[in-house]
Amino acid sequence: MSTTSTTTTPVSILGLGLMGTALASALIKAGHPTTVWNRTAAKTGPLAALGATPADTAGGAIEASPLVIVCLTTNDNVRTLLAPETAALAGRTLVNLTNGTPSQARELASWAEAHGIAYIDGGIMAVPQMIATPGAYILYSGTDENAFETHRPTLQALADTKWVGKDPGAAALYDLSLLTGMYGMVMGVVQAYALIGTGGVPAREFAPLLREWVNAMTDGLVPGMAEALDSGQHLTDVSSLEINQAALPNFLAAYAEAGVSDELFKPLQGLLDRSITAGHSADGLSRLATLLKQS
Ligand code: FVH
Repeated sequence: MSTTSTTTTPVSILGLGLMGTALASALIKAGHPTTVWNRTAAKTGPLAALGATPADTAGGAIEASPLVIVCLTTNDNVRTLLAPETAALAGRTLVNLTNGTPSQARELASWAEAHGIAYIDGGIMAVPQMIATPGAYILYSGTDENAFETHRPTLQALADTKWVGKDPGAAALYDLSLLTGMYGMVMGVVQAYALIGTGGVPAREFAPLLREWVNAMTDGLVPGMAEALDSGQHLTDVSSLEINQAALPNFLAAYAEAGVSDELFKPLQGLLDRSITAGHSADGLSRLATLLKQS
């Protein structure tokens, strides 16, 4: 199938949840002939009003465009949906923006290759409201870099594009690692609001302090920890594991006194204890990343 790199490449979107709808809207606004399909057909209505062409079947949507984007809840859903559509997909480029693991992405890539489908896996670093706005980006990887380059101008309409390599699992690995950082931070913020709330402090009043503190900490910590990990120099003059191990019981005791669950933070105790037992008391928190690796 011939493809074009003009800015009006036809695109089909399978899956019109919150994210799929945002992706389709961005493509329509960028002038791409956009075909849409969703299991629950009613979700095509608002996009049809914007100019999209609804398809009755997933196969019909696939046949409408050289570039097919799928964004469903899980990769199990993707496999089930696309297994009967290999003939329609052959010769086209399939971009899978469904959240999943590196091994799921590699497995889908092998399946696609066996059927003559150019497969690109992607990880969306944005919420739906951020699509097609500055700051949003999507990670991509796959064995067929040419297919990605062919469609890069079109994909750029969704968000900035970041190619992370020919291993189909790379985009998922970057995606899950970045989301891990986010969830860790979010859980810290959740615990902080739960604790301060027990003192009758309104969350709105506390928010500016928390924001400033978290920003200041991550600004220095993220590059500083990278330096320590890549150099193997974990000794610190910032905050030792010994002092963190000594302080953690105060946090856990304060949660108990305030009637706040310690389920998010309790697991830190075991990890800090292990770091001291292993002789790393003078090291910084970067050492913990090495202790988390199990192979
Ligand atoms: N929303 C977000 O902030 C995040 C941002 C980062 C990327 N994620 C991932 O994007 C995938 C889709 O997420 P979503 O927010 O669009 O999710 P929903 O609004 O719940 O829509 C789910 C769509 O999947 C369709 N679907 C589910 N199961 C099946 C199936 N067995 N066969 C066909 N389609 C299926 C569902 O269809 P329907 O329920 O409307 O009929 C929706 O179109 C996801 O991987 C996030 O992790 C979003």
